[in-house]
Amino acid sequence: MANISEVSAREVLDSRGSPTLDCTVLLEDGSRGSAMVPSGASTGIHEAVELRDGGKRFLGRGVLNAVTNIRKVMAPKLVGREAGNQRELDAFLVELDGTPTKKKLGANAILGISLASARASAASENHPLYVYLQELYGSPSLSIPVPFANLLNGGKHAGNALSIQEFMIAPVGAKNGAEATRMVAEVYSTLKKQLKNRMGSSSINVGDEGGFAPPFTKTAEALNAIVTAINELGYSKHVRLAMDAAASSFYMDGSYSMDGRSLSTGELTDYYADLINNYSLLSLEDPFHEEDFEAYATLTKRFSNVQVVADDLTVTNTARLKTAVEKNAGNCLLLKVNQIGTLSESFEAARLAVNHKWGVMVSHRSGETEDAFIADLAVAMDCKQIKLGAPCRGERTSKYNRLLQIEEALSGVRFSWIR
Ligand code: 2PG
Ligand code: MG
Repeated sequence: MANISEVSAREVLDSRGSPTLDCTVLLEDGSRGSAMVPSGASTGIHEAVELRDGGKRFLGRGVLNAVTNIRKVMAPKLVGREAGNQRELDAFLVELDGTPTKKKLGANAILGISLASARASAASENHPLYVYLQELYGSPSLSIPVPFANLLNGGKHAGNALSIQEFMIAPVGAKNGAEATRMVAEVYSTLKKQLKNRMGSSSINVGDEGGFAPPFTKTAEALNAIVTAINELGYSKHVRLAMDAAASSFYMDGSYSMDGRSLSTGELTDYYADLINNYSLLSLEDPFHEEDFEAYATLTKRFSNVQVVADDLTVTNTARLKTAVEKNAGNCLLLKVNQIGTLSESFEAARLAVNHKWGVMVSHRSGETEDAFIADLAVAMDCKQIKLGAPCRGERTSKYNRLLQIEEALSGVRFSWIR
C-alpha cells in the first residue's frame, strides 16, 4: 500500500453558499483522492467542532484557518505515512489535535483528510470506494439502502412555522433502489403539483434539503399533504412516512413549542403517539431534546414497532451512544461522519450500534456538497437505510445518482430495509 506524498486543501462552497473544505490526498504511486466536508444547521451541542474563522469574511464562516492547519500542521506530518491503514491514520490525526472535541485543528480539517485518504487508498487498490470501505468496516455483504427522502422542510431548514424539521418518505416496498428512487421522485413531483394547485406557486419554494417549505403551521397538515400525493399515485402499500423532529430546536426551559402550543415531555410523547397511530410512522428521529435519554427510552419502549433514531442525542459518538444503548434510548444510530470527525470513529460507533441490535442510518447534512461519499459508505456498511433529503438539487441528487450507478454495477444486489 502506497504512502502519502502530498496533502492539500482549499475553501469551496457548500449548498447554502457557506465555505467548506475540499481536501486532496496524493499517494506515492500517483493515486489521488479528494473529499468535501458537509455541515449541519441543527447541530447537536456534543458534535465535534467545525473550525470557522470568525471576522467579516464570509460573515465569519470562512475555513481558512482549517486550510492552514491542513497545509502547515497536518500535511508535513502525514507525508511518508501509509494511507491504507485508516485506523492508524485517524488515530494519529486525533492525537495531533489532542482535544476531546477536535477544536484545535478542526473536525472539518481532520475529516477532510480522513475521507480523502480513504478515496486515495481505494484508487491505489483499483477498487470502487464502496468495496474499499466494505473491507475497512468488515461488512460481510453490500446492499443498496432505502432512501429516506425529506419532501417537506420545517424547523431550522425552512422559513415556515413547522416545528418538525423533516417530513420524509421511505419507499420500503420498492423492489430495488432504482424503483425506490423513481417512487421518491414521483411522490415529490405529485406533491409539488398538488401544493401549487392548492396554495399557489410560493408554496413550492424549497428549504435547505430540497423539500418544499409551504406555509403550513401544523404537523398534520404536512403529513396529510404527503399522504395525498402518495395516494394519488397508488403507492400507499409501498411508501411509509418518517420524521426527524430535531426537537432540540423547539425545546426551551422544560417545554416544547409544537403547533402553537407549549407541551411537556409527557404531552409531546402522547402527541407522537397519535401521529404514530394515525400515520403509521415507520421512523421517528430526535423526538426529544438532546439530553433527555429517559424520554427517548420511554418512547422506544412504548412503540416497539417504530424505529427511534438518535441523532443529536448520540452525535456518532461512541461514549454518548454507550449511554443511549444502556438506557435503551432509541434503536437506531444516525451516522454522520462530520459529527465525530473521522471515518474510523464513525465505524466504531456503527459497530457498537450493530452489536446492540440497533439499526444504522447513514445521513447527509443540511449543508451538503456534490461529494457523494456517503452513498458508497451506506452500501459498504450494509446498513440498509440512508437519509438523503429531497430528490432535487445537485448536492442531494449526487447521492441518489451514485446509488443508481452502484446498483447497476452490482447487478442483483440486495435492496431491503429490514434488518
Ligand atoms: C439532521 C440533519 C440532516 P443538520 O438533523 O438530521 O437532515 O440536519 O445537518 O442541519 O443537522
Ligand atoms: Mg436529525
